[in-house]
Amino acid sequence: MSQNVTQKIISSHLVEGHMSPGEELAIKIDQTLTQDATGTMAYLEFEAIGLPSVRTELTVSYVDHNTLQVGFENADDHRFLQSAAAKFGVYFSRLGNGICHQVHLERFGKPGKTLLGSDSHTPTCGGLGMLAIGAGGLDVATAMAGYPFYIKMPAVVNIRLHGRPAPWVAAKDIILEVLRRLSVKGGLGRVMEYTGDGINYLSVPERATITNMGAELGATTSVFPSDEATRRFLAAQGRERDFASLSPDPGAGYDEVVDIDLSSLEPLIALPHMPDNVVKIKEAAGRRVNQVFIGSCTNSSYTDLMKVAAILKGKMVSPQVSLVIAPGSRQVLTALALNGALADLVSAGARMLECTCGPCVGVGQSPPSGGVSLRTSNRNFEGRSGTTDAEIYLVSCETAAASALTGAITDPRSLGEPVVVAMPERFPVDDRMITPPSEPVADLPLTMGPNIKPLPVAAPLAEEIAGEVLLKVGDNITTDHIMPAGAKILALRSNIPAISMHAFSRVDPSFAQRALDSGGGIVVGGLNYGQGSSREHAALAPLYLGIKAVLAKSFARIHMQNLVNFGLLPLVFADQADCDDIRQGDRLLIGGLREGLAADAVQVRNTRSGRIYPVRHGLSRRQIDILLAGGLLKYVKEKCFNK
Ligand code: MIC
Ligand code: SF4
Repeated sequence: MSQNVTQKIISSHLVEGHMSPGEELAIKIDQTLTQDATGTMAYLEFEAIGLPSVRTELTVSYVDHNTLQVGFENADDHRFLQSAAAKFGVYFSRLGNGICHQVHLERFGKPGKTLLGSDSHTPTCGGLGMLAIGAGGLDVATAMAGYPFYIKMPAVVNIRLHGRPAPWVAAKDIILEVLRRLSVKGGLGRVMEYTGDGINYLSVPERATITNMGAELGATTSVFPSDEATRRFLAAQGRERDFASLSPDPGAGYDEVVDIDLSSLEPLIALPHMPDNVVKIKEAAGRRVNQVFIGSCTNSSYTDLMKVAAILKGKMVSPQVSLVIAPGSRQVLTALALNGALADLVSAGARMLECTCGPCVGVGQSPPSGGVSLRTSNRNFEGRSGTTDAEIYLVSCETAAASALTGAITDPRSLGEPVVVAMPERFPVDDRMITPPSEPVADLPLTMGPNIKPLPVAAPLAEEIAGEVLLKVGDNITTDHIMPAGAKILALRSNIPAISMHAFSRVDPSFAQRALDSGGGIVVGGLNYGQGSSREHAALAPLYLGIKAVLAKSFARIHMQNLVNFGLLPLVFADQADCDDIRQGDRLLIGGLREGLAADAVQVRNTRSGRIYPVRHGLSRRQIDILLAGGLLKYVKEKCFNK
């Protein structure tokens, strides 16, 4: 039977289940990646599983998020990660080597393989034909242990790109157009598979910009075929041997089709505060800008920054603008240094940052009060930059560079002839900042600083849950709302008791204390609850604070699985109108859980109004068993390793 690329990779990795949309199946995971902000938990979890070393083809531990070292915490975490890599047989990409997704694309990604990463932008490697999926740290830890990854068979959406992109239209504009059409919920339960003659005009890093930001659609992942462009990219990385051709069979079917004519696209911009709030650049042009940030795992490749350098060469950034640039990897920075483009950036007034996530997640460079920041990153959620009332706009590198020069949002087409940058025949490859695994040494100690606290453990699911609605929130609540990031809070990622005190702090600063005082309770949310980051801290902190269940109109995939992994019950209103009946402060009773969960017919009683709300969960039998066992860690240990 004809298969599309997604079906090909899934079927060649299938270990359990059938490929019918919506049905749970399990796939073998070839590679995993972790980053430092989620990695400390993932390696503590792996240690708790009790295996001497990882059982994947390749596992890489990156240090790229928590790079400000204003106290001992982050440096201690980095040292812990290095010791865990040595102990468990893991590649270790040192601080300074680059952002996990950019480095993985350059040095490790392989067409046709599966990759699971404890970061929601892991789908970046879909740009070279991998099935690359983001997940919580515990899912990644169990994959490191050789346990397969379970997922509902996604619907496959064929995004057909037609024609040559119009002048000054960048890969970023293509994914912004997809977001404009489909919204931040449009990818839920779906894989976005790109085809069409338009893909011939896109290099692997450009394709990776598109698959990267598929995360903002809520998609399971996004994938391109592996073709001559993929071969060229891998050859330029000195990795042609890793190439494998992969394309949809003639006549392969898709569940949905979206057609985009690249020749009629225009440069686009996402307005505050959602990545799908997209309009044509000319509708926003002229607004004053205080800051421009060029970088992040979306737009920090060699070709991206070469275009910026070409636009800025011989010019000066507007006196009103602070331009900050963070190259995606040490390889990118080295290439810019070797060919002189770095001097063009610096002479134009750019503030060069190290090769890390930085401003993207509020680690430094927060804009001024009420400031406007134009960014090439992927998320413009309110407050994520570290300045609550700042306005973040998302654009391509070309638009960002043009606007840095004028001090106002500027249509790059006003610059005249588009800049063209060729991909080099050979990138300056140097892997000395990646420590390869040696033979794992079982009795090697894990180096833990005082900020690294033990993992909280969930209790097996009770037969009845009763509790107060401690918080009621609206639609599209992100994990940045649930467990904010930013330099100060990120430093507490290994210390659940401390970080938990910041849960929902931007929504309701009294939440954490109220939860502790009332011995826990229930959270009620709207549509797409928990979208965004993969951080399992958005489940771990509520667990620590005693939250037992979350009721919502719908959930984002990764967060829902994170709740299950840590024994918190996610329930979905059968009738969305029931959600509107609930007020913060109501007491809810959820009884008969064992039977109700088995039949997917749970009832919630509101003791104030006396009303009964039927709720569903849509969980598989395996997920129910995980809840009953008290979380994934206990479940996997009992089931697979008889511990
Ligand atoms: C993000 O972009 O929000 C992060 C920080 O990379 C997260 C991971 C984390 O919270 O550590 C993600 O996207 O998963
Ligand atoms: Fe880092 Fe930002 Fe990418 Fe997250 S989205 S991995 S914080 S660069």
